[in-house]
Amino acid sequence: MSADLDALRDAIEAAGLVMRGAFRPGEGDAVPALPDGRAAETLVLIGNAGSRMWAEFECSPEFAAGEDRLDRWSRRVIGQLALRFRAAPLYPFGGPPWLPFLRWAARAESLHSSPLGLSIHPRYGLWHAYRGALIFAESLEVPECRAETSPCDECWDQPCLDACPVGALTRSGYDVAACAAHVASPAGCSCLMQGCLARRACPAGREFRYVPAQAEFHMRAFVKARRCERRTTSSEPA
Ligand code: B12
Repeated sequence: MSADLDALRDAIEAAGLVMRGAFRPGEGDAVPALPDGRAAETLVLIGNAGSRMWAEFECSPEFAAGEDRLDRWSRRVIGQLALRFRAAPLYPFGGPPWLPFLRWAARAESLHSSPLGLSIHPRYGLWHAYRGALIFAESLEVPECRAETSPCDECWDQPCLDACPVGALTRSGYDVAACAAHVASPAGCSCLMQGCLARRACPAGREFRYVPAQAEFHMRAFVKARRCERRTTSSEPA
């Protein structure tokens, strides 16, 4: 099938994912070439927002067993979309080095950096992540990326900045070791079972907050990645 962005959007949604914008890569975007050596003319980002993806993933064969289950699910689902729409898939995991997904995300959608460092979306708040991208040799008609203000601009209290019990997430940066040690300790039970307290304190996009099973899955993947000290090749923490 040749690429038609509306048909692609529908197919992405049928898989439980969301089309997270598209753009025409330029020289500074560090988008790799297609497997046949041609330059990518269009990049479409694919991610999750809220827990729609979780419902699909929980019913999948990958969910049942093995390592890096969500990454394997993403490879299968996005790989099938790539075949169907004659594109090449790219993934945020499998590094280092990692492909600059956050830079691409800021090109494709109106995203802003939150005081926590995570990217915030006007609608989904902090409850979103990326599972892959498709690159095309064709120059597709990409939707215009409309600039929207950051939800943080009108958030006077900024409760996210006071919510981490060990002060791991502040304006001055992210103390990954302190965060991981807390989440792995008995005192970190709430973060482990329901998701990061700082992320949960954010009033934006509350209706997209991850269901507890999904939050626990990501937090356990995060703790495991830190314990293995492999600065994870997987993107399951997200
Ligand atoms: C490695 C990595 C991590 C590592 C290392 C971070 C570090 N500072 O050392 C660890 C495992 C700690 C991590 C954790 C999380 N991560 Co992370 N991470 C990545 C990954 C795979 C690569 C980033 C990288 O090194 N890029 C290359 C360098 C050169 O670019 P950079 O812009 O300087 O990268 C820095 C930031 O990305 C930052 N970073 C990465 N994750 C996080 C999370 C937080 C809270 C902050 C403040 C910074 C941060 O660390 C990088 C190195 O300094 C990206 C995916 C990608 N391909 O970009 C996801 C990614 C950035 N992470 C993401 C997320 C959501 C998380 C978590 C919040 C997930 C969770 N459990 O809920 C957790 C944080 C734990 C918590 N308190 O909730 C999302 C961000 C989406 C968004 N809304 O902005 C991404 C894009 C993955 C995805 N699939 O969407 N992550």
